[in-house]
Amino acid sequence: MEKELLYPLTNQCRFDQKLDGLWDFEFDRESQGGAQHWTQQLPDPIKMPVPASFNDFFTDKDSREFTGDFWYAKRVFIPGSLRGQLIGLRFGAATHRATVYVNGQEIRSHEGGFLPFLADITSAVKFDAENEIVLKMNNELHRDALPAGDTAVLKNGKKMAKPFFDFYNYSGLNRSVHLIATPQNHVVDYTAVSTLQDDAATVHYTVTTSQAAASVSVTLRDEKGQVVATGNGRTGDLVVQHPLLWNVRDAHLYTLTIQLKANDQLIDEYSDEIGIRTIAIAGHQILVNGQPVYLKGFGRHEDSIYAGRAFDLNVEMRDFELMKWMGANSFRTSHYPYDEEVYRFADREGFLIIDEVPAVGFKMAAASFLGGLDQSFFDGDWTEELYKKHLDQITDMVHRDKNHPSVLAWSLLNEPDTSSESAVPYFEKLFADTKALDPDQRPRTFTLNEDDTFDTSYCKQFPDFYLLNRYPGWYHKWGYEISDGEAGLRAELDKWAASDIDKPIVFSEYGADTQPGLHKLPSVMWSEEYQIELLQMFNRVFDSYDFIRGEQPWNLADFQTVEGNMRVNGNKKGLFTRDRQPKAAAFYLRKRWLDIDPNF
Ligand code: GCB
Repeated sequence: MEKELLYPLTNQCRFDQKLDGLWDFEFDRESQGGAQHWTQQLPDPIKMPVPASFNDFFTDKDSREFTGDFWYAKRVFIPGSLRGQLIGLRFGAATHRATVYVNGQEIRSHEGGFLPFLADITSAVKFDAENEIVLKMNNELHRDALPAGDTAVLKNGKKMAKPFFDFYNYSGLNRSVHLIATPQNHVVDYTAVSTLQDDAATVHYTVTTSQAAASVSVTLRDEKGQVVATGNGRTGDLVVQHPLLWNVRDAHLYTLTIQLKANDQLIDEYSDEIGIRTIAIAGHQILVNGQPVYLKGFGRHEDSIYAGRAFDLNVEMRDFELMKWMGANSFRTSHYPYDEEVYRFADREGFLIIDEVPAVGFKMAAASFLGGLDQSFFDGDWTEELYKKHLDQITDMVHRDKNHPSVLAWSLLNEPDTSSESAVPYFEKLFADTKALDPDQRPRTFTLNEDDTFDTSYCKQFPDFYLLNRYPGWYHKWGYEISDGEAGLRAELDKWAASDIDKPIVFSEYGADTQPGLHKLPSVMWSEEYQIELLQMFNRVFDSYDFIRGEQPWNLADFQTVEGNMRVNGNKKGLFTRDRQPKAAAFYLRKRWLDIDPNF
């Protein structure tokens, strides 16, 4: 659990410098780095860009597939003007685990490759001098870690990642590294939750600080910079008359500025953009500001050529333009929390996010991408250790993302094995332990896989609304049998309809792998025509049930996966290619989405 996750910024009290660029990098094939003092200096490094996944730069397979320990290092000059402040290194994402050393001193370790962490390096820093930052990292997969998988040792002694999921195990410093300095007494965190009354809104805020001795004041400004409300103290209510609400695809943001003063002297300041809006689930509706919303959007991945899972503002910009062009209003951060810039984009563009923790692969049959293991996942002796990490990462995700108006809901797992009773205690505990985490009390959910149906899932009581991942027409009842796939889907939905469950269902995955440029009349699987027919089938079904409140086909774009006989160089279910050009289905779906009334 991280104490400090505020996004870094530079102002009169704070300092933030990105350490992106070329770092030293070395594989530790024999895991000897510790014993050989790599903590001080790497013996024979190559250069590696940051942020980036290391994998796809290499032309030899042993390097691309490398699984085990690897090291990064960089020399950084830290100016004396920062003396007296807390000095930190903030890693946006070190996939999957890292230990940080500065000038040979071990600072801290972190596990979880998709969330930030801060290393307080104050005690190790040399001011007005070069400082040697060294990171020991590891990208192995284990059943007691998120995302779940195995690490095999081949007969030749080399390790190999065996994910229980299909996306490629891209590894490295996938997001920016920041050198930051904050005052000793500083703003540690804040929350801002809105309620609406007639033509006014109240923003209930709380501020936590690192030390008690200081007074807190807050100012809320509109987009023109006009002050609309002020408050004093660590908690309070800011009343905004005639607020401009944050709405879906019509976002208005306010800037909240927190000031910390001692003896009338400013000692820290932190500003962030917030939105005024409410979210609720009422019956089978999803409500934003009391208005029903129908989700149109995608499951996505942070994935692009060369740099793998690295956050790339350029790719993100293109993805948002594509989603806007499609008429989308939402997406799921499948299958891990994304870079913080993504949420800032979504706040600004009025997109709703289903924010997902990397609890993926919690299903032995999912290892079927690699052969299949026939055991109920939650019967495993690894679940106690896994649970701790799972709760820890949900806590950090909620902590990091809670103030984004774009975040609609928390997805606590993707496709866990819930078709055996042994899942129930895990879920009971998870939903109880995460209930109070979010000050905004957003809905919590998880995706139900094909095997976890109305009839078979033991965990239907837990989510506030349902996410269904369904693949008739692709993984079963495919090709000419698709009409039976449709019948099966309707039979399941008829059971939901006849039950006393009154909660929204969002289809969070469905789709067909499609080779761009492959045309066939009549269609065959993998052709662009078949992808359209499959989407048409699902859309007919969606339009028949009023409790279906959203559609997010799999996937926005093609993405890299593990090798296997089910994939031709990646998952090709994208509506767009991996280089973000449309397949024919994108034009079909765009027309449908632009025709759907936004308040339907
Ligand atoms: C799923 C998974 C997703 C896969 C997808 C597929 O159910 O949630 O990660 O990529 O199926 O295409 O097989």
